[in-house]
Amino acid sequence: MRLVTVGGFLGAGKTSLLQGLARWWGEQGQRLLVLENEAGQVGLDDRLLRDLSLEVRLLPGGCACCDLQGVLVDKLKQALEEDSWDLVLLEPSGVASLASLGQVLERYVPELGQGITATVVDASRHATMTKALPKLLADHLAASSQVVLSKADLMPAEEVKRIGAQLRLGAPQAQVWPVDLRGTGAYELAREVAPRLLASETTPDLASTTAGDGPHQAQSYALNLPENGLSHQAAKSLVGSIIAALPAPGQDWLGHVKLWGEDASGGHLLASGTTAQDVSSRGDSSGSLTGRAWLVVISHQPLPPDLDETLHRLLTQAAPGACLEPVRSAPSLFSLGSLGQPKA
Ligand SMILES: Nc1nc2c(ncn2[C@@H]2O[C@H](COP(=O)(O)OP(=O)(O)OP(=O)(O)O)[C@@H](O)[C@H]2O)c(=O)[nH]1
Ligand SMILES: [Mg+2]
Repeated sequence: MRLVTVGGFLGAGKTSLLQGLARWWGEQGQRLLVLENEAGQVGLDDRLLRDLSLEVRLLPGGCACCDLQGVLVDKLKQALEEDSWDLVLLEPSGVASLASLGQVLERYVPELGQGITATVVDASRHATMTKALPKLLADHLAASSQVVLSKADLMPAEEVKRIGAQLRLGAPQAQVWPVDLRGTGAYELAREVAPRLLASETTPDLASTTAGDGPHQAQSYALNLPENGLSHQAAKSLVGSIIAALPAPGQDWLGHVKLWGEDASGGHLLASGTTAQDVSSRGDSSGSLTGRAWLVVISHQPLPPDLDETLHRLLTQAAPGACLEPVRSAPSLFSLGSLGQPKA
C-alpha cells in the first residue's frame, strides 16, 4: 500500500485533481481508498468523490497535520491492517503543513515508507498567497514531486509562464503543470502526472520547511431550502455574494465557500468558489435545490462576528423562506435540530 497526498491551499483544486487521479488509477485496476480531511465540521468533498464509487473516509472538523494527527494515524493503520488497498489518496485540509504531515507519518506510521506528494497551486491567487502565506506555499512546494498550477485558464498565458518559473525556484525537484482542472482537465492531466507520481523517488527535505502563517477559521451551516427551491444559478450567485461580503475593506480574502444541495429527485450540486467572480458548480443535479443543504465557509482571515446574520440575510434574499443554523461541532452534523420549516 502506498500513500499519495494531494496538498494545496484552500480551494486550490485538490479535490478536482484527486477526482482525475482516482478515475485514472481506478481504470488501471488500482484498489483505491480516499482519506478526505475537511477543516469544516461538515464534509462536502467526500460526497463528490463518492460519485466515483470510491471508498471515502472522512476526517472532519480540523487539520490532519495538527489537531487530527491521531485520527489520521488510526485511519492509516486501519487501512494497512485491512490489506485491501494499493493506493491511499489523502486530501489534507487546505491549511495543512505537508512537512508536519511528513513528520507525523515518519514517526507514527513508518511502515508506510516515503509517501508521494503532489501540490496544487492556484495561479489566480498566487500573488496574494506569496504575500499572505509565503511559508505555507514554500512548505507545499518543498514537499512535492509534482506541482499542478491550477486555474491557468483565469490568467494570461504570459503570467502563467512567469508563475511557473517562480514555482520552480521553490520546487527545483518538481515538475510544474499549468492546467484548467475543470471538466475533463484533471483526468487528462492525471494520465501524465499519475505515472510520474508513482515513479517519483525524490525524498523532499521535509525537516527544512515550517508552516505557520497564522490561523484559519471554518464555520459550517445546515440550511433548509423552501419547496420552490434555489436554482443552480441562484446557488452560485449566493456563494459569490457570500464571498463578496467576507473581506474587510481593502483586503484580499483567502478562503473557500462551498454550498451543497440536492434537488427533488436526489441529484446534487456543489457550488463553490474562492473569489466572488469565479464560482463554479459540480454534480448531477438537474433541477432546483430544495430541502436540506449545507454551507461551509473556510477562511484564512478571521470570520466577521456578524457572519450568521449576514448569511441569513443573503440566503433569504436568494431563497425567501429559507433558514440556516450554524453547525458548531461534528456530532450535530446530520441533525437539523431546531431548524424551523421554511414558510413558503
Ligand atoms: N477556473 C477554474 N476553476 C477551478 C480550477 N480548478 C478548480 N477550480 C474551481 O475552484 C474551486 C475549488 O476547487 P476544489 O477542487 O474544490 O479545491 P480544493 O483544494 O479541494 O478545496 P478545499 O478542499 O476546500 O480546500 C471549485 O469551484 C472548482 O470548480 C481550474 O483549473 N480553473
Ligand atoms: Mg477539497
